[in-house]
Amino acid sequence: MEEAARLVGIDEFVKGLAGLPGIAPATVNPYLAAQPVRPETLQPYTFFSAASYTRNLIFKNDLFELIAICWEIGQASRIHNHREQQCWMAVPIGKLKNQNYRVVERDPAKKTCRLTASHACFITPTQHLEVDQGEPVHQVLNLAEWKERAVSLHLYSRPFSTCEVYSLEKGTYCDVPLYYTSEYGKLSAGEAAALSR
Ligand code: CSS
Ligand code: FE2
Repeated sequence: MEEAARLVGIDEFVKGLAGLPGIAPATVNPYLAAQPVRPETLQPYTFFSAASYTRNLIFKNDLFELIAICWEIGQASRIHNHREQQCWMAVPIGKLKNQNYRVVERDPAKKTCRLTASHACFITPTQHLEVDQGEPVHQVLNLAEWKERAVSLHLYSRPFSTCEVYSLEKGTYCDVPLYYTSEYGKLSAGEAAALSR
């Protein structure tokens, strides 16, 4: 019989993750399914910005990082990769659409590429997602038609601080740095105060 899911606070969730015997599909997928995070415990990591989704560091060690991403209504990521790192997403608040892309052509000399949309799915409070390592280029969207904010948890192993961003329109790709809006509940240096809870 499957174990019933039990809502846990974010601190207990992090402790449990850090105690897993490795960060791998066999350990992380059952853990995420069995322990959804209690939404209100994410409050210290919740900052919304009208300019873009925000990235809020909850925990980081050599093996993995856990961040909360806050999505205003209608916000979306660019199409990007994860530097060949493992990535899981859970969505304790709201829901998100995940759209995968297949990189059909890539020319590293010219930095050009051609992408086609492939599998899409939804991530909800009861359905987490392991990013497909075989097709790791994706876009994440909080669709405007849902009319609600979303807060997602992203587990990356190992941590990475840049990614590749792909433009469908231009047929090009480039490296972009990734920043934290807040770290351990405190706004990062240089973050404008134009953020809301
Ligand atoms: N990978 C993106 C979020 S969408 S999965 C990021 O870390 O900013
Ligand atoms: Fe991503």
